[in-house]
Amino acid sequence: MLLYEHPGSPYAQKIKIALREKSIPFTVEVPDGMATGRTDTPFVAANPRAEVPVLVDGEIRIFESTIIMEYIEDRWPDPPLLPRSPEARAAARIIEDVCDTQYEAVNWGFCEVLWFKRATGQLAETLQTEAARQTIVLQDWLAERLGDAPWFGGATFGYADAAVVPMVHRSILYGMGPKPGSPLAVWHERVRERPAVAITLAEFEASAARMADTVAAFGKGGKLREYRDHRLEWMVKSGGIEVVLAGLRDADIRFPWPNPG
Ligand SMILES: N[C@@H](CCC(=O)N[C@@H](CS)C(=O)NCC(=O)O)C(=O)O
Repeated sequence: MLLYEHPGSPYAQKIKIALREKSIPFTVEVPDGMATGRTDTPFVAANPRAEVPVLVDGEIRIFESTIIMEYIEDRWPDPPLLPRSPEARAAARIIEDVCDTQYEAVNWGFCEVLWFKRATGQLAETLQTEAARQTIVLQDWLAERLGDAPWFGGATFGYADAAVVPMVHRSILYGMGPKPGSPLAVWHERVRERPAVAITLAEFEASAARMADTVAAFGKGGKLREYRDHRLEWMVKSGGIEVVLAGLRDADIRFPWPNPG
């Protein structure tokens, strides 16, 4: 089984945590020509959206991390990552959805400023302040869902924990982590001890340490940053419409497939 991924992708991290928790062997590949707009690759044949992760299981190709998570749970039910009761399953899926949409967009927006220098001066400050403010709102929401339980899945680690790890871990890297000693911070300490999480976060950190090279490759490689759905919305609502306009003017951003003619 092959996973097209990027170690920096929180969506790919979620999948790798799930596969490793279930002890499913897989190989990884960072797709050739990622973010270049190339369409003649096996990766784009598998996912016209040209986004990681994509799971290749024999003849089957699955994209969208939530759909991949569901496939993994259906195909390898033991140990289960989704709880049994319908209400607990719905609760886990809600947490995953909020992490994949609103929370991820905040981390992405912060990174657009910090690393990709899409804004400078006052605008950079506004966007980073907004990211920090919205992170607190999202972490409070998560802390409420966690309550006194050890895991977002309740008594056992599960689906929701796998979805939250990449988000909170990245916030910490950006200096926007939960207050030390708070239930969310304690959960993070607990979850990162799990082997499936530890190895996935080690891969992420190795990739984060090469961030300067990644940014340089964008600069000269004709690569385009994807401004899609929640990410685009985040930039606009947080005050960064100029960033989007500059990206259009300089032709160094892309919108999701299908491409306009
Ligand atoms: N909704 C998708 C989002 C996947 C996504 O946006 N992946 C990013 C990496 S974090 C990507 O591959 N972007 C392609 C690009 O930037 O060209 C999912 O859950 O799988």
